[in-house]
Amino acid sequence: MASAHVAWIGLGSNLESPAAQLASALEALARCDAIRVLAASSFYRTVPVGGPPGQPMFCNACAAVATPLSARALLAVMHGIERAHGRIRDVRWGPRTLDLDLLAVDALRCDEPTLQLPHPRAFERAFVLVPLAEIAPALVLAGYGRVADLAAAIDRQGIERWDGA
Ligand code: PH2
Ligand code: MG
Ligand code: MG
Repeated sequence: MASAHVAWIGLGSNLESPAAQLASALEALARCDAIRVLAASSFYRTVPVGGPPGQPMFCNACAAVATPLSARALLAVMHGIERAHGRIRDVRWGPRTLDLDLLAVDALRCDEPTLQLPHPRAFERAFVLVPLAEIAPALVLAGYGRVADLAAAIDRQGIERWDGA
């Protein structure tokens, strides 16, 4: 497979065995002919940011993939995997079985309604930066800075290693 691009993906779940959802999503990505999973971070238990009060804790992780797909084509594959994991889009930032967010693709910058790169909230989210710093400390989120620096400056309260439950 010719791998023209490297993309970084944020994974999140807070319904129906969140860690199993993330593990299954990583397997689904790896099964795609056009995607090679280069790295995956540890899993983290994270306090929900935003959304309805009282929703369950999240499991979050990040992955790096190599792919010849365009950002839009990769996003379409990711949405298909979300749907296959029972994702229902209703409440914004509400509970979900699986959320796959495209965080960055190469050093691409894009600001369109259906595709924003780097992800416009990645730089301020500990549940993204902490796992991302594990696998891509030197990555520069174009316009925001180096992941290791952003992660070092962020408040880590509400983030801990997933303990296997
Ligand atoms: N995703 C959101 C909103 N809030 N909070 C945590 N802890 N983890 C997430 O993945 C998350 C969130 C929107 O996608
Ligand atoms: Mg998200
Ligand atoms: Mg999403």
